[in-house]
Amino acid sequence: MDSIYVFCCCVVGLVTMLSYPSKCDLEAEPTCLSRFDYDYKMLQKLVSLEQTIKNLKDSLAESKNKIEELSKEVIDSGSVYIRWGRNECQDNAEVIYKGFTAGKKWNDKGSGSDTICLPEDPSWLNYSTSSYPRGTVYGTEINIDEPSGVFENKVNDQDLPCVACHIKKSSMIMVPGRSHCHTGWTLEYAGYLMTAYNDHHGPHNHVCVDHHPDFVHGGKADHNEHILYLTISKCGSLPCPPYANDRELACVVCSK
Ligand SMILES: [Ca+2]
Ligand SMILES: [Ca+2]
Repeated sequence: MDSIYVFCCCVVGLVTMLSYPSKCDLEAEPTCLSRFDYDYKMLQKLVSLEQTIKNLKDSLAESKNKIEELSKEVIDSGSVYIRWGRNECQDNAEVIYKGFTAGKKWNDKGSGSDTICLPEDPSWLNYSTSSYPRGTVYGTEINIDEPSGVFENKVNDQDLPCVACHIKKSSMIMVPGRSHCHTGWTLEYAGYLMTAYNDHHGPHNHVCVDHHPDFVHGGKADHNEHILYLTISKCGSLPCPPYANDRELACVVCSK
């Protein structure tokens, strides 16, 4: 029965093809010789389009997977920051190393201008005991008149630890002049913006010292070497409000 039906269809198709004008007058692609030919070529085109759409969908899915993999890699690679004045990271962070806050001596004209976190477990390459020109680095202590009205505990002359922290977040920022993070960012720690005294020698960077600092064991002595002071805002080119004259600036370290 099926073979009879197929035979009939072929006969009808053949008759249709033969009876159709030599050139299809339908103004549509593809150019065709008969109605049968037209339908056949349209079907071919639909099949081709269907395959193209499938290829595009496959390509899109592949790209989406690649983007997700790359995003995961970025998140997994994470970010690092130094928590100045503390010897522990927050619970969400991994400790890379603990150390001592350090920098140039307050009256040195040269040496490095930045504050560094020297690890508590140093290792060495070659070293010499001879005397020749070199930079120098000293441990850091806070100088502040007390009661300060800023830190909750006494901190004057205490030597400061530091800790390098790793978190599974792709972005980090230290924001001076804020006590909490902007919308969409997570607080890692809050503190006070500290730098050198404005009458001391040479350039110096700013660091965000935790507002509840730990101290280096035995660091209460008044060494006055690399010294950190609170930083106050001054009105002028800096608009007041929103800023205020002679007010100690807070700071936050935020992640996302
Ligand atoms: Ca001191
Ligand atoms: Ca000290």
